[in-house]
Amino acid sequence: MPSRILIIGACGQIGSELTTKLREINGIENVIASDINTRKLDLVNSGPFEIIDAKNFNAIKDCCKHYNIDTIYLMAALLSATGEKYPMEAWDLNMNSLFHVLNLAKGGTIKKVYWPSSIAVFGPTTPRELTPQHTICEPTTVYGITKQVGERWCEYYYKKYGVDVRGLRYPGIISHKAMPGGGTTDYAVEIYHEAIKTGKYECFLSENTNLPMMFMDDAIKATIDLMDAPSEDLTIRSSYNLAAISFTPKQIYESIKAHLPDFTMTYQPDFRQAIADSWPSSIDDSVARRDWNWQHRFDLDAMTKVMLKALRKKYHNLI
Ligand code: AKB
Repeated sequence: MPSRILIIGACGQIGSELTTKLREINGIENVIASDINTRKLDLVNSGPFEIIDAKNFNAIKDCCKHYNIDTIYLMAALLSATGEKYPMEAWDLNMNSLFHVLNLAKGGTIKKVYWPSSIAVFGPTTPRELTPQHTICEPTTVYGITKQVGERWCEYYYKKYGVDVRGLRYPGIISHKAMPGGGTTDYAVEIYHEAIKTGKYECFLSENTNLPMMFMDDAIKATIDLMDAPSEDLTIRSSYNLAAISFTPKQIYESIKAHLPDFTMTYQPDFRQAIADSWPSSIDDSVARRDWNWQHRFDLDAMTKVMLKALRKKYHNLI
């Protein structure tokens, strides 16, 4: 029997591509997409879809019962920049949605849970270069606090109740299908869109801010590889460090400029600079590579080629 999967927050940047991939693998009818609204109509119309507020326990529970769900991917969250504007909302959504899913899974019918963490669990006291799996985590953003606390609860539910919960500390994710919303790493997506649309971009981070990043295809592959890994191989139940590439705004600008020589970039750092400065510049993900054979495929230039090609088609209908 294939898994019956519920994706909560399926219309977001990662949720929407994860839904498409999981439907390819498991069959459309076995992957139920849900979100608080129907903002991505292609997704709503391409398979089973339910409107679910991730803060509503009964809505999640009823949906799981109705569709015989055995696996949940909880992708709904307020990210770092939005979280600083709405701290209590970020705490409410990020924590309560996790409790709802963990408590449902504790009941026994949900066999596996995926919950994304982030490099935001780290803070200014964390070693910045090749940040290890086990290290100081003193986040200074509300988002980072919710992810750090969430990691502790995931491990607690695994140890205390045997909930098979798995997670990844995502770096900034770059993609061309759905826009990210409210993150500090969003500049690395916006820059490609603006390069194609207007030929110029004003960056909200300074030119030498080095952050861990990853192309969406690698992030989806990591998520699915982790969920497919045999339970007994996993040594981390809080969340695995995950890495692919690190680059600065200047380096991504140069990678784009190699294809678009007239592209220009200016810098106007805002409140997100302080968030970026509190995060690592590179991540040691050797535990993920050892436990479930994680390997990334895309470097900066390979990603730039795919991004520019896809966005040329999207905005100018050019192949
Ligand atoms: C953000 O910038 O808030 C997110 C993240 C790194 O988790 N993209």
